[in-house]
Amino acid sequence: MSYEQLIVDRDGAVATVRLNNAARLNALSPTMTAELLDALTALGGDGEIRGIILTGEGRGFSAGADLSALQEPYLKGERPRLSFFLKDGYNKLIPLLAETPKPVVAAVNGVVAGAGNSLALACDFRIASDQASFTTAFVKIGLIPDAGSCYLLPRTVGMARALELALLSDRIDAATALSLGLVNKVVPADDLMQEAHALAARLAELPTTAIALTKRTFNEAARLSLAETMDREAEVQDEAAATDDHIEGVIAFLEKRPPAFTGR
Ligand code: T3D
Repeated sequence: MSYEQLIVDRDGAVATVRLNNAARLNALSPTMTAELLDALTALGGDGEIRGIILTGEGRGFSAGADLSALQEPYLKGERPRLSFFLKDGYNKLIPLLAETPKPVVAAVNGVVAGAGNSLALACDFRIASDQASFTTAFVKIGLIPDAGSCYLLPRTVGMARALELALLSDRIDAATALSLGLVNKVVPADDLMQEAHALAARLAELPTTAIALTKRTFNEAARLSLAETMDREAEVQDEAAATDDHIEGVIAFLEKRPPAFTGR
């Protein structure tokens, strides 16, 4: 996989996707968004890959939408229809990331702003460098949170904190993000990629289909009642029980040995 604004590396069952426009703190250009769509679609369907890391080059994770292309039209007095851009870009990317059938670890290496938060929040785990910082940023340019932030942020930190982060847009450090539940863990910057890789490798050794089905059912449950969710659990459990990994897990337990899951 060769891209202009992404670097994709593979190490065994773990793929690392790096946003690669460090000079702009990995702001999300249309090119980067399209390349992420392509890479995540390919990795999601790649039977060899069982864990994904998303991170950024340089001192930024992602500064959100790349605003640089807006200067010229805005100075000319043009008024944009951002919905076209959103529907064609983030509205495809963020659900794809959140629903990808592989576990995804965000290794938050630095600055996060705007839609960069949505990218991190759509991942299954967030490990932050102690150098990371977070700002919602949208209100500072007169916009509402988009790229799924209106959905993901309140679900992650609760409504009161989400409103505080969205409306005041203070820049918070990694320790504060941890205390709010915005990230799972904070580690020294030098240890970030090692920690993220260890977690992704651990996830890659687990039953991949059960992980995919768990993610899918959690997402579905957000729209269902308790009784409906339990019906879905029963149906989806048939899919999980049909995997080799289910049989291996039960037999390994009964034989008192560690399981050897294959992802099938
Ligand atoms: O508008 C639409 O297209 C709709 C979609 C909206 C979704 C969104 O994400 S809206 C929010 C967009 N993001 C922002 O508003 C954040 C803008 N950036 C910042 O506020 C600050 O850069 C940060 C707080 C993120 C980091 O500050 P700092 O002091 O650490 O770095 P810096 O010096 O401001 O930035 C470094 C460089 O990155 C700088 O370029 P330069 O001067 O060295 O040539 C800066 O212009 C560039 N940069 C940072 N963010 C963006 C960016 N370039 C383009 N787009 C950016 N979002």
